[in-house]
Amino acid sequence: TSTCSMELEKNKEDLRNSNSKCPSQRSLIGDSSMDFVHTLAFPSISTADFQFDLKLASEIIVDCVSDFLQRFDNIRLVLVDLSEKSKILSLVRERSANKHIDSSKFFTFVGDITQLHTRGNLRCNVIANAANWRLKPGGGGVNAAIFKVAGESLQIATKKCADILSPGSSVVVPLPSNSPLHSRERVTHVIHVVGPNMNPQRPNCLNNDYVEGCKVLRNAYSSLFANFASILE
Ligand code: AR6
Repeated sequence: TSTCSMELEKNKEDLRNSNSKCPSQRSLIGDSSMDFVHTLAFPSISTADFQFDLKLASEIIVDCVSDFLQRFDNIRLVLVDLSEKSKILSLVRERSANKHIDSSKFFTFVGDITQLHTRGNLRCNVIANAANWRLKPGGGGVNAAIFKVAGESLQIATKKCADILSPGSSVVVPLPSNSPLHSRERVTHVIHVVGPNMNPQRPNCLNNDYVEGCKVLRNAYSSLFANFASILE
């Protein structure tokens, strides 16, 4: 809707201003410099509650990241998961090293995606959410965590942008500045992504159809990264 795109423009303006304050300093790692590199933090879509195969998911993540990094400079992508023992993080690290992906532009990070700045000292201006098709809060996993920390303003802002989302697509939601996720963690946009579902207890289950599932997961990441790029334009 027009409200959504007006807010998107305002948040883009904020981003431009924050970047113009100190154009001579650019740091690729950490949060110590006054300037920063536009960074998207994202969880591994579909691999927990939606039960997608981890090995296949890791291949798709690294392929999509690699494609994206060839087309854009001055950005970072960070795959986040909660535990040191995360299987998906280690599979992705291994494949990413094999493909010689620049580790300053893409790396994995252990932490809570809702506390990257305050707890992890990692500044990410955009975060992705592994959402459900109704774009509703709750339901566990990263979706519940993001909606909880972001507060009601994320629900309201989300409703202005979309009612539902089909698997393999994503939507950018500019985060109002009164959201704690914005004021505390300095996240300016949340991108909701719906991945393929392999869990028979959830809607739109693909019944182990990995031909379709892989296609949908690729579309989900392509849409996520394209939307991240659109924020920075
Ligand atoms: N910070 C970082 N990563 C997290 C966090 C967090 N706070 N919480 C979970 N993860 P999932 P899905 C990781 O299940 O498989 C929801 O109910 C987690 O370890 O959140 O796409 C929605 O409403 C895993 O690596 O998403 C949907 O209905 C990744 O995030 C459904 O689940 C994704 O796990 C979506 O299922």
